[in-house]
Amino acid sequence: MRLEAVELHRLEMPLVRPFRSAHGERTSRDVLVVRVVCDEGEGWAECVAEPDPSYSPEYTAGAQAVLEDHLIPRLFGISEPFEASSVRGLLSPVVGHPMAKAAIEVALWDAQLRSQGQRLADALGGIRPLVPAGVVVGIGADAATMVAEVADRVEEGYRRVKLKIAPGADVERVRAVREAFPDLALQVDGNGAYSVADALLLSKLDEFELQYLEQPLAPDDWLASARLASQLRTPICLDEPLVSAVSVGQCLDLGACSVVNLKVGRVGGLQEAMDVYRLCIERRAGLWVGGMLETGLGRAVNVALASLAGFTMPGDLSASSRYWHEDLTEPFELKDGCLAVPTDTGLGVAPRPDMLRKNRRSVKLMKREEIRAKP
Ligand code: NPG
Repeated sequence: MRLEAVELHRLEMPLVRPFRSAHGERTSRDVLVVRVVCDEGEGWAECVAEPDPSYSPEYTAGAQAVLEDHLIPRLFGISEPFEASSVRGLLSPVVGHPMAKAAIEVALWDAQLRSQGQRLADALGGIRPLVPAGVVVGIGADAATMVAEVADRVEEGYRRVKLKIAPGADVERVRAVREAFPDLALQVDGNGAYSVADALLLSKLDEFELQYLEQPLAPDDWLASARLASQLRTPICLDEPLVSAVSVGQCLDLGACSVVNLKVGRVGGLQEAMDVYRLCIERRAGLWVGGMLETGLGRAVNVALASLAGFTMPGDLSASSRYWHEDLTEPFELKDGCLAVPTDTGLGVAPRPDMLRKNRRSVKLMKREEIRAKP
């Protein structure tokens, strides 16, 4: 495959309702959509970077800049045809920027697989036609509000719920939800808002039979996470620090976590995600697919990945209606607590032209012949 042109679409997509976590409140998403045009056909992907660098150092405008100035020129400069599987290596001279790298890599996978008539789920080795859905409930005003929101989600058909927590909005809220829903698969996410001094407080979560406590401590304090894990019965899951197969391996070795949240954008693409996947199976780690408020384009990748046998827990995989009045693609719908893996080739979905037009803030076209290749 040869990369001939890339279109970068910036969209502003309003969320159905505000979403609050320890990272702040979001009312819309600034979505960067990548369209690649190759000699063999076109492909699409979404960059999951946030508008501000609150989850990681990456942010949407920065991701667009590194794509325009470094990643795309580098791929334009490759004179031999290349496969999507070699994109990780081709982009490795650029340090960091995993979400930007993942966006262009996934778009190239989409182009390649469509031209080969293969579905992403099949290319990855997926086996499930349906994947169990999961939904995230943001921090509500009080326990009653959170119980009411969980009730709404359960009513919609979700069987797994993750609650966002933060200091002052934790044990009593989880208790209220657990009392109202004794059999629900329940997880909680601290988004790095706690410290080791909170070990006693966090150990109070042990009585609620949670599948895991996600990212209670600061992302870079792996040793503190290992210390905390040894004091709790609830398994610790990590998110933000797991940026590569190497970091996942080391966190598992240290006992900093026993459960892994795998996000394709955070680890820099599908090639690295599959390395993490294989490692987690080898180490018998708990494993699930994380979400970043994706449109249908990113959701399709997450659902295809979750169709692999080694994912042991439901992920942040909810129906399009959880976040969007109208999704960018054909919507993902909840059926018996599951989402269907797309049946079409490539990602199996593409942006609706009317939705691109309606939500677009800007579009930039880059053509191979007009861009000076990076050495
Ligand atoms: O269902 O897609 C979803 C949302 C899951 O809460 C979720 N994601 O901390 O993992 C997170 C959080 C997030 C959202 C992080 C957006 C970064 C950006």
